[in-house]
Amino acid sequence: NRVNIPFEKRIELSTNSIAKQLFNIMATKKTNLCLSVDLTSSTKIIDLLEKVGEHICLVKTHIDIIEDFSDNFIMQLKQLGTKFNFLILEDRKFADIGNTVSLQYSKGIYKISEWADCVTAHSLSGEGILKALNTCTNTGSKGVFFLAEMSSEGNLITHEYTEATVRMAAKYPDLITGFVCQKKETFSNPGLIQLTPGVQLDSLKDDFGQVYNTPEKVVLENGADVVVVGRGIVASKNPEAQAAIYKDTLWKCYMKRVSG
Ligand code: 5FU
Repeated sequence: NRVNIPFEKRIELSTNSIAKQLFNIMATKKTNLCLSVDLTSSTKIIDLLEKVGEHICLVKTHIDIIEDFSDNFIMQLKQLGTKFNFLILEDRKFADIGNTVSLQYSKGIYKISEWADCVTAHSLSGEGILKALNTCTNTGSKGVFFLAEMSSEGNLITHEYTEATVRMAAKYPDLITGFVCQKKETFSNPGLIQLTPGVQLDSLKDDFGQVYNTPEKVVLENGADVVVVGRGIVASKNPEAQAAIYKDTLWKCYMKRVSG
């Protein structure tokens, strides 16, 4: 069962270079925490990452919410990634036809393909989306977290949709880093990474349908490898202390999972 195999053993089972890097970072830094930096100021993001960079394996951005975006911000972000050894996931949730996605991925103001180690994409529009992301050339190593399930209540993803998404991903072993999903049964390939959002220690939900689970539930019961925490850290009074708490709690759960 993939959830009982330690990250360092899963490195060699991966066929995507970003998945290999991420497993490696998690094993060396002993953290499976992904911070979702959902802030609209680039200086606030950089300040926050200076404080919490040591605790995270991955930073997840929504680049289109930043009000003072600049190429300099990307440079600083990449520098912090190198300094603290974390990767960057742009949570763009591409969902259009392949041709449009390839433009959204590589062009415009953000030129996501030039700096994001990996991106998220929906399977809704069909395989062309993966073909397009795979073909795009102005990038080094890259990866895709494919959306197989969502955390929000009332989302329209069915069991059949999830299964078809996993089957679609299997055709692109070089490209797929893993799945954004909620359950361990969703996929079995130990070379792929389960990225699970919807975790907070002090809250059960927000006002717009987000549903939160505990670290124990998502890691031990539901099979999360990398856990996304946003407001639980970002909106707290002391993000640095909170990041350390989430990191320790999540890592303990992971250790318990692979040892038991
Ligand atoms: F695919 C998904 C999903 O199913 N649920 C999510 O919450 C993505 N997310 C993202 O994770 C969402 O866009 C936020 O950026 C983040 C969760 O933030 P929170 O503050 O921890 O709720």
